[in-house]
Amino acid sequence: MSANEMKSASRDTAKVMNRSDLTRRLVAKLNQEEAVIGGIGNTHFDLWASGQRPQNFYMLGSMGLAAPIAFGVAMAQPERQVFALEGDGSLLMQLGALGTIAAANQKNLAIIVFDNGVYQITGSQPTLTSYGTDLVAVAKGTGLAQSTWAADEAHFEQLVDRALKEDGPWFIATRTDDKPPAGVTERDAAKIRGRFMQGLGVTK
Ligand SMILES: Cc1ncc(C[n+]2csc(CCOP(=O)(O)OP(=O)(O)O)c2C)c(N)n1
Repeated sequence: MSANEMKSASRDTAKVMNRSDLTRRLVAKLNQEEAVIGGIGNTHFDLWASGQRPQNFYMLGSMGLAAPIAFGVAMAQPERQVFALEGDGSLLMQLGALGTIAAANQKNLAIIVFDNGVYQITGSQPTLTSYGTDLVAVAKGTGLAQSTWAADEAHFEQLVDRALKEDGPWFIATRTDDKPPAGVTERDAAKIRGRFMQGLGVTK
């Protein structure tokens, strides 16, 4: 199916969903040791709470690095499907990464953004998406043709299924609510890195 045949939604019509629920729906579909890179804060808290797979990486401290890290993993291990999970505020801080991923045409990479319109974890200050920036339009503009809003949970699952089966790069944007995350990641950077490297099979 081409990008043109995808069911479509706009930021305005996309259902406001829950980040923790969507993260669990994604993780439930993984059975090939796919890598999942959770961005700073709530995004990786919900990834942690969805089950601590060794192929999960939890970014501590810096915004906007889920997609760049995921891109590096996808380049290093082209047989492995890689997902980046990022908040809207964090994604906006590192937009150049989208163009780089598009230029590389990284087929085994999918970026999922949770757009709640705010920097939730630092006090819910509004991000640019609250003022009209449409992240799918931005992603398309960088060259990521397979970019779409998830209309609802069922559509989100369809998009994940496609990302698992069909060549990317994919950009899946979701509208999400302001509910707190379902857990909090253990803040141990060395452990997170060591476990992830084992999960990717690069160390014992
Ligand atoms: C470069 C940088 N600037 C600011 C911060 C402080 N900070 C940490 S998380 C965060 C907000 C993240 O917002 P978003 O990615 O939209 O995720 P949400 O909190 O809404 O889940 C901010 C401002 C930081 N850690 N790094």
